[in-house]
Amino acid sequence: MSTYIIADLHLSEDEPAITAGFINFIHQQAIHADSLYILGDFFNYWIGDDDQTELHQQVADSLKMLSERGIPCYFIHGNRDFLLGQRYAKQCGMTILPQETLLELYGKRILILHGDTLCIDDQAYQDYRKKVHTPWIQRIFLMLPLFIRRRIAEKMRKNSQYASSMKAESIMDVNPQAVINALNHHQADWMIHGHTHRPAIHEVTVGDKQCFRGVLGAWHHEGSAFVIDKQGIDLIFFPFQPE
Ligand code: OKV
Ligand code: MN
Repeated sequence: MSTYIIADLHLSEDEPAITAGFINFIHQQAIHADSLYILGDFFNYWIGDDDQTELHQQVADSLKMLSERGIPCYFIHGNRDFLLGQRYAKQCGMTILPQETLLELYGKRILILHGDTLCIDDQAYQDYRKKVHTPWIQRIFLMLPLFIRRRIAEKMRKNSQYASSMKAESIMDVNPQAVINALNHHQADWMIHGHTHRPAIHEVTVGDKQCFRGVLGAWHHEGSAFVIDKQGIDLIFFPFQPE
């Protein structure tokens, strides 16, 4: 009996090996789990649930199979797939959770989140985030025809690649005080997030309490997950194709 947590697969048509790795992960690992949590940037981009593609259908089918077998699947938005909505979530049989969610598993209080909200030193990103999370801006974007949304999104991704190449590494990491504040606010023992692509388990002192921050790896050349069971919390890596 175990809970699996993944993030940052960045699924796209351009990276079929990652999609194959995800499908293998579902059939070989998640199928034996109690539940699956996906902490955002599951897709590399998302411009509306009406953008139906082969990839989206294939991924929805494999997640739906899990929930139909009694393995609930939960999703937290990332900075790339924040527009993923109820319609697609329903197709996957998954439940969308608030951007910060406290789990109580095997006696531990575990805060799960994507991680971009902890990167408060990147002011340009936080300004951008505030805009694209504004409900009326999202509503107008979603009313545009798909081909216009595609063109806008492509342009935004190109600009962003350039902008992030100009930023210092430290700016794109989490702010240590933001981590402490979040752990303290939820009185959590653990925090698990993705986003930074720096997989690790860090110790964090909150007041006089020892807490932990688990960071998931991005799925570039291998899979990464946290596995939580009564024994503890493990960060694992695995190949896309089983040996
Ligand atoms: C996702 C990121 C592109 C970072 C646009 C309103 C607006 C939503 C959108 C368009 C882009 C998501 C939805 C994408 C993440 C980028 C570039 C940088 C740093 C609007 C609401 F403003 F046009 F009205 N978008 N897409 N970036 O291509 O998936 O996270 S995206
Ligand atoms: Mn991210």
